[in-house]
Amino acid sequence: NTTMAASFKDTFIETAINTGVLLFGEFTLKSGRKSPYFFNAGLLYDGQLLSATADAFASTLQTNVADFDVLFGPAYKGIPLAAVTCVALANKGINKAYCYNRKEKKDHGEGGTLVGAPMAGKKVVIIDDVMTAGTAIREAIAILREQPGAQLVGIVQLVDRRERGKGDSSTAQEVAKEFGVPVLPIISINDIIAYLKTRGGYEDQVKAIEAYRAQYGVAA
Ligand code: OMP
Repeated sequence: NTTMAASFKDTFIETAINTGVLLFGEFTLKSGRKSPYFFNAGLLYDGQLLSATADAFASTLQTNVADFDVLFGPAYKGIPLAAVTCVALANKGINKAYCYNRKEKKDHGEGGTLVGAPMAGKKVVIIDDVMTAGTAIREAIAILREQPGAQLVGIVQLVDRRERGKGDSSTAQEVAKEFGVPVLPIISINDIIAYLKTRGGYEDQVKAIEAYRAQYGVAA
């Protein structure tokens, strides 16, 4: 359901590894799961990589989400992703708006926790970094739903780890079903494993990821 060609994915994954965005080792996740890999979207600070990321989000939206008004980038890592995607869309002649939330409530100045385009009464797409057990995306959806008339019409995430959510389906599948919207990944763990296998020299990492997936993953 996404449009990113295998060549794009491979180049993206290779660059992510070379820049330390995608790491292999031992990481304790937000959900408490102990993972042999971690994708840190906060390290997408290189202009070219950020630009490629924005283009990937923009073309995924263009192909898969018919009608939307606002991109919502949840704090913190969703903020630059939503902003650069908004610019990438504008460069394709598609003028949309974006917004984000603050994690801290502000009691002076303009007040409130939302910054940027109002979501009230609008069709909103959430631009997210990574989905694991689904806590972060559910928090973002709850913020959106506090805005009167705001309608969630899609979610695009940079990396789908394809892990179980509350039940046996993946978090992305559960969220798609529960909220009735497409949940589109730019890349998934399947793409990462395919890349590592083609590239060679990553046998230990692949083994560790496959063992992890046997515990937390969903069927490939
Ligand atoms: P869940 O809330 O369990 O879905 O975890 C998703 C969040 O965890 C993301 O929004 C990230 O903040 C963080 N995360 C990563 O950034 N990269 C990963 O590879 C894994 C996680 C994670 O902690 O699960």
